[in-house]
This record gives sequence, structure tokens and C-alpha cells, in this order.
Amino acid sequence: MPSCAPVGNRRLHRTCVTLVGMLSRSAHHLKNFAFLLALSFPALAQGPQTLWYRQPASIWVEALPVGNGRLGGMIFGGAAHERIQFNEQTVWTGEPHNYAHPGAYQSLAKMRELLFEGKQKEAEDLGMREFMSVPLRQTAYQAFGDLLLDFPNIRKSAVTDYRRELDLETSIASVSYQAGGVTYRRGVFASYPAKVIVVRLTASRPGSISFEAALRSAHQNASNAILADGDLSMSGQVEGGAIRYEARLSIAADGGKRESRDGRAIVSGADSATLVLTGATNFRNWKDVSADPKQRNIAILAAIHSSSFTAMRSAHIADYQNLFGRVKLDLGTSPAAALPTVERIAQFAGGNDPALVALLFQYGRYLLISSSRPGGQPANLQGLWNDSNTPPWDSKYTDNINTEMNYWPAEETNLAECQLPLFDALKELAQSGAITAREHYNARGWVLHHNFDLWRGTAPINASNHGIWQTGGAWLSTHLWEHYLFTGDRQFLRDTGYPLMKGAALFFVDALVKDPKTGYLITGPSNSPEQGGLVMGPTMDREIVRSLFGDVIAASRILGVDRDLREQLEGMRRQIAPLAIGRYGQLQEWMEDKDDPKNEHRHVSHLWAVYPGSEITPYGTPELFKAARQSLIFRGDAATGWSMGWKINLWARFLDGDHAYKILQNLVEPAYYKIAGHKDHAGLFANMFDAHPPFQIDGNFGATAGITEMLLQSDDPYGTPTSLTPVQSGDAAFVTLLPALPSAFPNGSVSGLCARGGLDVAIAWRGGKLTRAVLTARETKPLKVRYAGREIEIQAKAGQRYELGPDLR
Ligand code: FUC
Repeated sequence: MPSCAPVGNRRLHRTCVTLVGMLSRSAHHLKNFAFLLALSFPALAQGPQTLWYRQPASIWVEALPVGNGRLGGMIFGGAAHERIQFNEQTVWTGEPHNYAHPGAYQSLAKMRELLFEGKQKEAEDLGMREFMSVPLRQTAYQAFGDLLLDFPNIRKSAVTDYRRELDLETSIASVSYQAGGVTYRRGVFASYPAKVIVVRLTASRPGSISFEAALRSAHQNASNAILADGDLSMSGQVEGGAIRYEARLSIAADGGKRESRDGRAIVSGADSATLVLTGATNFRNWKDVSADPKQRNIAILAAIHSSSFTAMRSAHIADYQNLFGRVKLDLGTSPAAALPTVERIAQFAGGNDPALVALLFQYGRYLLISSSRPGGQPANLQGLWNDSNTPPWDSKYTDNINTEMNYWPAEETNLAECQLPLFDALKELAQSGAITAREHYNARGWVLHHNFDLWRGTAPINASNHGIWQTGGAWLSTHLWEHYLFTGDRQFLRDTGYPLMKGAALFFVDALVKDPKTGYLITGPSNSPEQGGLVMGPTMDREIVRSLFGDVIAASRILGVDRDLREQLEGMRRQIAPLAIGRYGQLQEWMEDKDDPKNEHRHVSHLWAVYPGSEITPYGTPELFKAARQSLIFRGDAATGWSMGWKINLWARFLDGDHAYKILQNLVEPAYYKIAGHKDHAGLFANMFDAHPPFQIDGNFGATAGITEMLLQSDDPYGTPTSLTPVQSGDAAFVTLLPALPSAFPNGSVSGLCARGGLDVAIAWRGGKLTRAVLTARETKPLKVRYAGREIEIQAKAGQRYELGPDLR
């Protein structure tokens, strides 16, 4: 099993596959081929890593997602009519654009002055007039189209033994049913190495495969064409925007007859068929839309032209399993595990189904692998699955929680390379954000406010009361440092991480201001996302900037660079306003003690220092720890999808596994959104997509991270607000085993998790107690291990395994 290795040194598994063989096989060869194919989609035995259903999807959030980090497909699975709604990550509205408001910095001092005088409304009004992004809103991720398959010989009423599933072990979605004495099977996967979506149709009786295929655009003015080789093409341009696109469908049928008519491809009486869907746009990067989507599709299809289906399938599975297979989680099982997925979701809160928690954990990893792969865009608010041209919040990148949450599971669940698209985006955001820093703050470095889009808008959008929030780039930059802590990849730190982190910190060297009342340094104008309006020095900002400065200090020391800056940051860091405990015993969300204990707002921003930060810890800052816990109790348990995702992590950091599990029970409830007869409700849709509601993928990723935090934590419990702990400095590793194990999982095991300090961790437990842990170190450094109040220190050596029993010996 690969350990938590630096991705820079890991050669990504790429297998070149070709399709040609499928088109030119002899009859004999075809028979063998059919046999192999029968093998390749065996009877749909339901494994523990399977979502499965007895009916086709009737709405989009029942359809099953596949994705290769660029193309995504939602498979409805109808027996007589299949719909695969598909996306490509760069189909967006808009065009390359600089969103900065020229000269906005001229009103900065006035806004601050108004806020210091308590004139919030005037400051917000001034912000709206003079300080906002041009235009005020960013662009929207778009749907692409549908692949429609009609099976004229299948009468819905004659279908029996229907079943559809998504197997997380192979990343293949399947449909099977019987009709007229024939068993039909359909398999769909999105291949990262082949860059396409593959649909395979087989039947138990030769000559039974008949269908009509068509591509339907989600946009007006698209044109459909049948190409010379019989491929279907669907091309066009997003209305009023710069993105041009083309989707192509290539069909290889074994036996039978092929025709094309009215933009449709018609296959009759074939033994089997393979459909290959590709889609591309003219998008090269945020500044350049000069690519040719048709040429891209031609190249993609040419590269797999002589590949057999089985070779493509094997390459897909090998590529996928190289990532997915790294972590195994067993939380035990129960009779509920045999039920269809929707029934399991419905029964979860009141029943006993620990295997569903393991499935949800792995589903988050599946969704990350499927929506965020090197070379592509980061996972947006819906990953990459979207059927609307006016999706909720434009399905863009909201980085005052959501984008970061998407990547919470990346390092700890051994998918570090899935975070690379985010880091690529940060390189671009740092360029765009440098313009925003200059025009809005007259500052060096770069800044990102609470949203970005394909065109890397970084200026404050929507409304001044929540759009002016300064710490999006700073928060995302902490992910760069975390990537180093998990992987120990110095080259990454030097070449990619540090320059971006340094730019994010430089912005605050220039933009922090002295609070006239306390003399401390604070940010502002900003807000505590997304409530309380425009203020100076919200707690979350101070936590993030303190953390970022700490990261840059540690990184510059490790790399032996920028001593002067390091000393400056050390000095400024000590002057940033400290955390404060308010009159209700709560951690103050703002500089002033004005928290409302009845406030159940979904954002729990001031608790950033508990998770994902580590400034507040049980042993290092016990008073603040208590206050933060009190704040979370005030906020309550009920929340939107992602907010529950966050609260699971927080309760795990509060070392309360049962409370974390209680939030998980709230999260695993049937979700509803705009369904007649049902009130909108957060939870899981039938396809296990998390619901805000509506669908927003961060809740899935937050849940996966939260389940991990129940089992393993690797921040230093002796954290301190002002000086760096050995873990935060990268000088030591620290793991806490089973810190918040819920009583619902008395027996279990996990392997392949990663911990800060370059550790690979496996843990087994019985009766709620640790039985064995194996830590594999990749770096030579002191390692502290904590379990059930006991702590040991090991001088870990790179490459060594350390096996520990219940008493940590
Ligand atoms: C933030 C949240 C909302 C939603 C949106 C995408 O604005 O406050 O709940 O998740 O992002």
C-alpha cells in the first residue's frame, strides 16, 4: 500500500489504452471478446462498498455519479431509456476578466474609520459604492449535456430483476435487468487515463443489443452532427460567454447493424457495444481560451483508438485503485448492510448500521478522486456534477468554508495528489489576487475574498457585509503548509508552497491595522462569515492570519530563507489580538463581547482555531478549549449539510466521539429539496450526495474528514496561540489514536490513514479499546503518540514501522 508519499516524487499512473481492436476483430476474436466482457461486468453481487437501488433514478439526486476529474456523468439507469447527464469542468459562463475595482483602496481608510466609530451601516454603504468587484457577481458553472440511449426493444412493463449500483471498489456504475428472457447489463465508468466516459452494453443472448444514441446540449444554439466515421458531435458556445465546447460520442458495436439518422446513431441486433464519450472546451487557463475543443476530442479519441474495452477497463481500475485502495476502513457490520442504500439512509438514525458510516467515509474519497485530479480544476461547490445553468451559488468556489472543506479529507485519507488542482488554482489566484491586493488595499502580496470562479475573480463580490472578507487566500495557503506537514515534500514546499504562502502573508504585513482601543493588530474591514456584517478584526481572521504567519515562519526556517521577513512576522504575530472568552463563557466571535448565545447560525467561524486550525487544544489552551466547546453547544446540533460536516470534526476535536456521532446521525437522514409533500431537509439524497439542501458536496467531504478525526488526530494537543509547537514547526510528529471513538463502533480497524509528520497509520480496536497500531514513518524526527491519557515518545526513523499495543508498548 502506498504510504503518505510526496506527490511530487510519485509518478502518476498513466496507462495508454487504445480502442482500435474493437472495430476490427474477427468473429472468433469477437466471441472471446464477449466472453471477456461477460467477465468484466460480473453479476452485480453487492459488496460492502456499493450503493445500490431497485429502481432507476427519477430525479437527478438519485442518479449515480462517475467522474475522471474533468468529465463527470450522472447515470439515471432507466431500462428502456438511459440518461447520462454530463459535465466538463471548464464549461462556465463568462470570459477572462480582471474583477478588481481600480483605486478601491482610496476608500479603505474611511471604511476603517467608520467601523472604529461604530458606524457599520455607513461603512457597508461606502463599501458597496466604492470597494466591490467589477462586476459585482462572478460567473456560473454550467451543465454540458446528456447522452441519451433509447432501447426500442425494451418495454418497461416487461423488465424484471432490475438493479443498479455504484461500486466504489472499481468506480464502475452498473445497471442490470431481465427482459424477454435476456439479461441486459450496462456498465459506465469515467477513466482518468483515457480521459473519457465509457459505456458498455452487453446481453446474455447474442444479437440482443439495439439502441439509439443521441447527444443533447444543455445550451441553446448548439449544433449536432454525424461525423464521417459515424461519431456524434455536439458543439456550441455558452451564451454570452467565451467558452466553446464540443462533446463527441464514438460507438463500437460487435455485430448487428449501424445507421445514423436525424443526429442519432442507431445500432440494431448487436452482441454488445462500447460507447465512448468525450467532451472538451477552448479553455486553456484563466487568461486564455484559445484551444480548439474539436482537436482536443480528436486527440483524446485517437489516443485510445486501438485499445480494447478490457484494456481500458483494466487501466481505469488500476489507476483508480491506486488511489482508492490506500485506505481500508472496517467499522463492523449489521443486517442493515444488506438493504438498498435508500433504506439504509432512512433507517440510519434509529438503527445500527456502522457499515454505512464506512461507506459514507469511502464515498467522500470516491467523490474526491472523481472530481479533483491533477491537471483539472479543483472540486467546486458540487464537485463537478451539475445539471443546471443557474446552479445554487453558481456552483462556483466559496472559500469562506466550502472550498477548504472539499479538501479536508485529502491529506489524511491518503489522497494528497487530489489536492494538486487546488494548488494549481492558488498559483493563478495569487496572480489575480495581487492585482486585487494593489487596487483594493494598496498592499503587496495577494488576497482572495470569499469566492472565486473559473476566471479567478478575487475581489469582494455580492454584498459588502459578507463579501469583504480578507482571509480566503490565507486560509487556502494553510493547505499548502499542511501538505508539507503530511508529505514532508521539501521540493513542493520550496517551489510551490512557500512562494504562495509568503505572498498571502505579505498581504497582511501591509493590511493589518492597529486597533485604536486595544493596540493589537487586526484585519479589517472584514466579517465573520457570513453574519454580523462588516467589522474590524473578526476572530476567525485573526486565527487564520496567526496560523498563516506561523506556517511561513516555520517554512522559511526549514528552507533557510527570508530571515528578515521571518523576524518581522514573529514580531507581528505576537501583536495580533489574542482570543477572548466572553460573558457567557463562550469564545468570542468578534473583538467585542457581543455573541448571542441563541445564535444557531450555520457558520462556526471562530471555532476555526479548534478545527481545521490547532491554536486551541485540550492541554495547551484548556480555558479556550472550554470556551470554544461552549460556543459550539450554543450553536446547536441541527445545521445545513456542510455545517454538520464541520461540527463532526469539531466534536471529534473536543474528544467527544458520541456527540460527533450524534451529528453524523443528523447528517445521515433522508434529504429533501423542492419535493412536493416534503419540507426541505438537510441530509443525504438517495445517491448519498450531501444536501445543504440543495446538493452541495462539501458535506460529503466534511463527513469523511470528521469520521477520520474520530479515529486519528495528528495536531499537537499542547498547541499554543503565540509560539509554534514542534508539530506546527514541522520538527516533530504527533498522533492521537482513537481520540473520539463513538460507542457505536466498538470494534473496527483502519489502515492507510496519514498523519502530520509523514506518518502512515493503521489502527485496530475491540470493545472500544485499542488493540494494535502500526505507524510507518517516512521522516526521521521525534514522534509522540497519545492514547487514552497515556503518551510515549519515539525517535522515529524514516522507513521504520512502529507497532504499538494497548499500553502503547
Ligand atoms: C456560503 C454558505 C452557504 C452556502 C454557500 C455556497 O455562503 O453560507 O450556506 O454553503 O456558501
